Amino acid sequence: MSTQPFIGAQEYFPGIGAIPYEGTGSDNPLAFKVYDAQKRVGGRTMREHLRFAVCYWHTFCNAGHDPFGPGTRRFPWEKGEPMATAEARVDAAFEFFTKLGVPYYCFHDIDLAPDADDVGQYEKNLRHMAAMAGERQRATGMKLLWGTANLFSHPRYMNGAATNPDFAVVSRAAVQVKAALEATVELGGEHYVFWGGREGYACLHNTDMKRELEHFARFLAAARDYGRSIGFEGKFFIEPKPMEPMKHQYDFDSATVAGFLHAHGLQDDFMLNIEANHATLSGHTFEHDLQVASDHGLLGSIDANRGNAQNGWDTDQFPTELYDTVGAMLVVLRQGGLVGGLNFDAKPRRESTDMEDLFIAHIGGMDAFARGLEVAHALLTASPWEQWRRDRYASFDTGDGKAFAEGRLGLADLAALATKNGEPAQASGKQERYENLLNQYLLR
Ligand code: XLS
Ligand code: CA
Ligand code: CA
Repeated sequence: MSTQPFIGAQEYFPGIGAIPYEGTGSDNPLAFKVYDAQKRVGGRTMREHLRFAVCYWHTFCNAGHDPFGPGTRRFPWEKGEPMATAEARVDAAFEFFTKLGVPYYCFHDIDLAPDADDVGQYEKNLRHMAAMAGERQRATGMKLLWGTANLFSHPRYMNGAATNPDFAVVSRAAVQVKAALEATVELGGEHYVFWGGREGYACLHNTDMKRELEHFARFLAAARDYGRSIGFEGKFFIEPKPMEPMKHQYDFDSATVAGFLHAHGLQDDFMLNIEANHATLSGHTFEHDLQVASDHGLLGSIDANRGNAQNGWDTDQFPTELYDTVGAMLVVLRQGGLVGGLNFDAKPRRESTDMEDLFIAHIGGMDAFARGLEVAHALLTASPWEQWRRDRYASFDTGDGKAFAEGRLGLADLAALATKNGEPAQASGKQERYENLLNQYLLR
């Protein structure tokens, strides 16, 4: 691995070196307070548990535009011409990854390379930029967590991509998925994501939902088959989101996607990538959607961000809420880790315009998850938390309760037992006891 502080001809983040771990006593905004890559928690290092990834789209392409105004951040890699910008951006990105000290990154086809309506030009652009990214991966040791195709920005996808009512658009979407899969394989990408941004509807009057969902499953199966044929061995992840940009999106939440995957026989190749802010948009907590995915054996990866408690939209803020990160890591640790990782699908606020804010935002997210990891690990291994949960269900461990759980008692048997046993004794749920225990460990 190179020791040079930057990759190309220019340093894009001058004055910022490798981000050190300095501990909670440090006031240095450009240092980790909790995330200490080599620190062991249980049997693994923090780096191995958390498998952090930086996303290409928000961090290097999103200058902070919103529906009311353009971007505010002046990226020094903007060269005024799309390919020159893409080439400068890849150097800036790898400089950023290296200085931050994350193992992974993620991209969409058209954040890495300029888009083009002409299929040949689009493919040429992506191949060129994937080759550049590959060189920089080899120079730095960085790895690709997942690749994906943007099937939602171009106007041709206004009525959906794989679920578009027009077959011409469905087949055009295949151009991008095929090329993005090829780029992912070329770059050794561990997984591949489908976020169905416009796979849904704006109006049910004009929509044959059943037909669209059948097409969606056909398209995903075709992508899987193509991926396997070119040597892709990772998981395909579906990323649920209930709405925005569409009124209704088919990958609504974990439960919906789990049902869809099973209904179409896709559950062996596909898992879920759960984004915190998407879970909250669907009316759940982040932890809820993680737990549902995990209970189905489908929790593969996480898009680490947070929403805003007062706003009902997808604000994609950096994760700093410790209750959220503890809750997430409880689910992750209980299932033995992630085949994917924690990708920061998050953007600094529009008002955060200094280049160092990109680092500060990621440092905060990494520290919040590192603390979540430590607290969740302690709760699971050194506190009575798991025993309390087990004790709550102890009546199913022996005797008649066990016979019921194993399917050996019918409804009449159950009713006869209740008649014999009389009114059940009251059993407190003890919610506050768990909440207090969590706080006690957070404060340690
Ligand atoms: C948008 C999604 C998107 C996916 C990848 O809301 O989060 O960024 O993660 O297409
Ligand atoms: Ca996401
Ligand atoms: Ca989001």
